[in-house]
Amino acid sequence: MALLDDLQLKTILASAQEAIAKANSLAELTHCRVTYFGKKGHVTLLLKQLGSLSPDERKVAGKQINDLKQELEQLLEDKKNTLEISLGDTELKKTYLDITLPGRQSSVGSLHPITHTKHKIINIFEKLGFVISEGPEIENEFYNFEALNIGPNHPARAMQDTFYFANQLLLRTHTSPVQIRYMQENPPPIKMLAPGRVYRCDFDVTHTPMFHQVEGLLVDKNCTFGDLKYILNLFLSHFFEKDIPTRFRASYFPFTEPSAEVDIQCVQCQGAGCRICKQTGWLEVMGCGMVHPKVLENGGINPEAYTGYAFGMGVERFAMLDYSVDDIRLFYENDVRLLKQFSGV
Ligand code: 2NM
Repeated sequence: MALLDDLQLKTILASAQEAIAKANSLAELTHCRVTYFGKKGHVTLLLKQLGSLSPDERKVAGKQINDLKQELEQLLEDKKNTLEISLGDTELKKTYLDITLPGRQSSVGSLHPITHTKHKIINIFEKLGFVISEGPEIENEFYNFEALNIGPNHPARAMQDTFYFANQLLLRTHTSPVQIRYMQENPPPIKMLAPGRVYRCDFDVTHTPMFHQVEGLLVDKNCTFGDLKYILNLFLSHFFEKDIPTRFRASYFPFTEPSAEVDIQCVQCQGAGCRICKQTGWLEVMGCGMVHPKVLENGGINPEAYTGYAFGMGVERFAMLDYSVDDIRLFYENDVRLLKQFSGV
């Protein structure tokens, strides 16, 4: 075999440079290495041919092949380093965590203003020793009307007020049925509170078909209207967080005798007269009275031995006054802006 010609070496070098430059992964680079240094690689084959040369020729050709070999090794090594660095970069980018980024804001829920107001009312009466009792929202005519001395022809029974089901059942129009059930199950003395949802067919600025009531009942020996006035004055001054003037106006309820409606001095104008109190200086906030003897009897209590007082209030009314909201429907639109506005209270 003749001496290696320059052209052959240059061709191998050029094609190797191109292939190594093009290699885009470590696998492709390994493929290049095999092409030149593998068993049948171009450089390997050249080395094999050395044996057939004369000692002088071998000396020259050997140096040329060795130079080529070193140059290719260097190219492969450099490319390997470049590929490894960029691979490391992509791996790093995948798992990189920027601990200086601000955390994701998580929003926390809050109590609905009506729930909050209901809790505020309940808390005051619980401190005064009243026990909470709840009952069904679907009632029958006996518990919702008859037991409460509301006769068959009483206007409160009219279809436009009460939601009736087909089978003598109805949605309770007040929480008083809970008091009847409680009297039937618990002997006096009784000191209880019935909070809950009630339903009436009514819908405008101050009425929603579902609203919340809190009613109280106390039954004991020698219980008087004076005791009733005392406890309600105490409650109202605690709820509005000041000594609030009140007045008890004679009224009528079928289930109490005597009956009264309770007014507080207007919380908006302190009695001067404004839009909220319709220039009267007073706001009606509750109803109350001495439990009618027939109602005690229906609860299984002897009216000769015991007397009782009862009272009732609408939670929405108290919430409207407490938060200065003038349209009850705002509480039931589920507008997050309103809920957020009262989330801190
Ligand atoms: C009111 C006003 C007056 C009341 C009466 C009773 C019961 F069942 F014990 F007789 N519960 N609630 C009552 C009395 C409710 O709400 C305006």
